[in-house]
Amino acid sequence: MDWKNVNEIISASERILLTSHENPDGDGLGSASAMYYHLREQGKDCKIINCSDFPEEYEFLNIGQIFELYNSDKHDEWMQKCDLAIIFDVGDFKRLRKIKNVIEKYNIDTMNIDHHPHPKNHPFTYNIVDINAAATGSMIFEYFKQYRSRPLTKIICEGIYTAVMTDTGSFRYSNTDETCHEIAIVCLNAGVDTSKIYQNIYESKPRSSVQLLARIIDNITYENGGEFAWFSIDKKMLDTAGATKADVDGFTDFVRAIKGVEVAVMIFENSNNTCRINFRSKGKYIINDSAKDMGGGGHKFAAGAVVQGNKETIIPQVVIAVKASLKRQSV
Ligand SMILES: [Mn+2]
Repeated sequence: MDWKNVNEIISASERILLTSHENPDGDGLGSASAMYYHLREQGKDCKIINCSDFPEEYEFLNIGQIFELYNSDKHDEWMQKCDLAIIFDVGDFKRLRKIKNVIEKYNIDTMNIDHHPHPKNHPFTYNIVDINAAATGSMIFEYFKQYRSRPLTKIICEGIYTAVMTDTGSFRYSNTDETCHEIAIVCLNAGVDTSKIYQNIYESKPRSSVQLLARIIDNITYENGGEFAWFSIDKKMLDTAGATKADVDGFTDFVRAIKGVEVAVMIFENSNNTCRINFRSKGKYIINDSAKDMGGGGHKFAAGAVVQGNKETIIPQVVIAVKASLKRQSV
């Protein structure tokens, strides 16, 4: 990774926007938070502005309300004079939604720091991608290791730890590498309360989420002798459980954890005649090719797509695509 070049670009910028994808996750939020505190120390004028609401379970990262929800009246004037937009964890520029439009309107240079696979002709000014990194947060750590003169502060470490913990399934998934554990050691030494972070994110599930999960468990379909399991969720199921979109986080991982299941897929019907599809694999099969078939993308073992259509039309397409892919890979 050319962190020297990254450092020169960041050093030459005065006003810097930090942002991540819609429905941001721990990796995007944690990376942005770590970079925010680092840049503020350097005296940079920076803000974190996202296109989606801030998820409640990450509130511990939002002390002092450093995360702002994009609002044109409030932010356009500030954004107009930005020298650089650093974008975290974004495989597809479109996933910045309204913020993408503002960046383009004011012609702001973009630096994407990410670990998703990217097509050759990407739209970013600088595309800093390491598909071998377990998390974008691991990349930020690497950058700090090389170009930050002072030790990492506790508050910077809280962001990095959150990023790495959430993208590795709490240091359990196959992407967990030495760097992840090195990061954990540095964070513990900096005084990060790691179990508190875990509790905030994973042990504060609303009852509505569990209600919804109960309905899903009863409706998992197993294919391919049990190696492929899928389930779907629609508005009616959400309403019956009193649940919201955010409550489905982690469901696909839950289904993947079933014995014999290698690939788990969720088809979530949005209200605007689109479906969000989540693909998860234990590691025997690559599933981002299926996600690509459906117009999405992602990592080898964790990917997603958003497609036009209701679940009745989308489910058969997804099932066919996944079964075909598993068959190709079984040869
Ligand atoms: Mn990530």
